[in-house]
Formats: sequence, structure tokens, C-alpha cells
Amino acid sequence: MLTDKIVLITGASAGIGQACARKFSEAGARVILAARRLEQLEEIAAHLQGPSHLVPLDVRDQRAVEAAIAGLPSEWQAVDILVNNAGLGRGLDKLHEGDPSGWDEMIDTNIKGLLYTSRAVLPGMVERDRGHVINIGSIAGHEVYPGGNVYCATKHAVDAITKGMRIDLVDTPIRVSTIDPGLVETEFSLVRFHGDADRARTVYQGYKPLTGDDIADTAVWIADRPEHVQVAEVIIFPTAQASSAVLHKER
Ligand code: NDP
Ligand code: 8X3
Repeated sequence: MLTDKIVLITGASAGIGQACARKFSEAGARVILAARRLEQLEEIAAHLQGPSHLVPLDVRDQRAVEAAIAGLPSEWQAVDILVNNAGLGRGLDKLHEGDPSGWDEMIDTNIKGLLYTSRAVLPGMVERDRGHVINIGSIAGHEVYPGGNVYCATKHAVDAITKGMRIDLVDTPIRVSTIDPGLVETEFSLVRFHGDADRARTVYQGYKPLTGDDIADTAVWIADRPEHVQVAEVIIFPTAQASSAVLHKER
């Protein structure tokens, strides 16, 4: 059912977005891959089974987002599925010791980038009377954990924006879903800890974390439901995780 659907994935150069590129492509979709690192996108596209179109893009730049969507080649314009995945965490400091430039990065990417991309893509979906937005939120959008302050705030915002979009689009056939994962082993912690690979590695040690593929499988499943079925929200944890605060690690 996803054959020839056009799927736009932001943050497709790594982690969950990269896995979504592969899984949607395997499901027969045509994928538009957007991220800042074009070389990574080219490498990923070279290994896909089906057609892809690459868009070097910083979702924090509203004009660039508008231009990128308006400038899609005609055969790629009718986006059926938007996966709003681009995002990051920066640091795990107490708020009063935190780095405001990291706050800006998180707010500008996780909230404003998602808004800009949705604003650019949704009018076409409304005009065509079809479409599906899948936002990648987080368990951090439901809970707040120590040092999570601003990252959790951005994911709470994604939760509110998802619910708002669903209300705004209720009189259309367009579906709005969110996937809210717990711990997924990607480049996320490497980015959060500014390239400290040892610290990043410890986040995923002592238990079996989720993979990008686990989340991508879920995104494909959500997108492939019959058109009258709107999966609103999927919270997905590793089996060793029960909440943000409760994680069972083997010693
Ligand atoms: P990764 O760091 O592996 O991937 C993040 C992706 O986002 C990269 O492709 C990166 O590409 C892209 N990105 C970051 N900033 C921008 C930007 N300004 N413009 C365009 N693209 C950008 O992390 P994940 O795959 O784990 O993260 C994907 C999403 O999943 C995020 O929204 C994250 O918050 C969420 N999430 C992650 C969890 C986890 O445990 N890993 C759990 C719950 C949610 P590039 O640098 O090339 O621009
Ligand atoms: C990323 C996972 O647990 O660090 O959203 O918030 S977590």
C-alpha cells in the first residue's frame, strides 16, 4: 500500500531517520531525504532499493525550508507522508548551569524546525486532500527527568503541536501520528554529549536498547494502516525500560 507513495523524512542522515529511509524504501515508497550532511545522504541513498531525492537542509532556517519544499522537482512535489524526525538533545545539565546556546539549538530544531517543515508541506496535503504527518516525539514529551529540562520541554511541545495539528486537520483525510520512543541507540547521545563517545556509549550499555529500525518499522506500520485508521500515538520502550527514570541494567 505504500508503493510509490512519496515520503519526506527530515534528519535522514543518521539514526532513526536513516532507518526510516531504508524501511520506507523497502516498502516501495519513493523517499525524499533531508538533513544538513549531504554526503551522508548520498551514501544512504546509494544503498536504497528504490528512488530517492536528496535535499540538503537545515530545518532551523525557515526560508530554506520553504524554498526546499517549493523547489522540489514536479515529480517529487506531492508529498504523501511527512516524517518530522530531525532533532537533538544538548547536554544534561541542571537548568541554572545549562548552556543557552544548546537551548537555542534544541528549541530551533525540535520545535521550530518541525513547525516550519509542517507549515511548508501541509498546504499541499490539504489541497490534494490526502496525507499523513508522523512526528518523532519522545518519552521526554510525557515525562521530565533529571537534566532533561529544555529537551523535555521541546518534546512536550511536539506532543502539544501533534495534538493541535490533529484538531486542525480533523475535517480532512490527513492523519497525524506521533511515535514517542524511550532509549534508541543512534548518534543522539554522541550529539548530546558533544562528541564524547565514551559517555555516549555508557547510555546504551547493560541492556538491549531500541534501534532505529525498531522505530522505522513502527513508522511504516502506522503509515500502512487503512485510511480510516489514525494511530494517534505509540510509546515504545526497550524491554528493560519502564519509564524515563526506570531502566534495568545488568552489571
Ligand atoms: P541522530 O543524532 O542519530 O540523528 C538526528 C538527525 O537529525 C540527523 O540526521 C541530523 O542530520 C538531523 N538534524 C539535526 N539537526 C538538524 C537540522 N538543524 N536540520 C536538519 N536535520 C537536522 O538522533 P536520532 O536518530 O536518535 O534522533 C531522531 C529523532 O528521534 C530526534 O527528534 C530525537 O529527539 C528523537 N528521539 C531519539 C531517541 C533516542 O533515544 N535516540 C528517543 C526518542 C526520540 P544532520 O546532522 O546531517 O543535519
Ligand atoms: C531521547 C531519549 O530518554 O534521553 O528522547 O529522552 S531520552
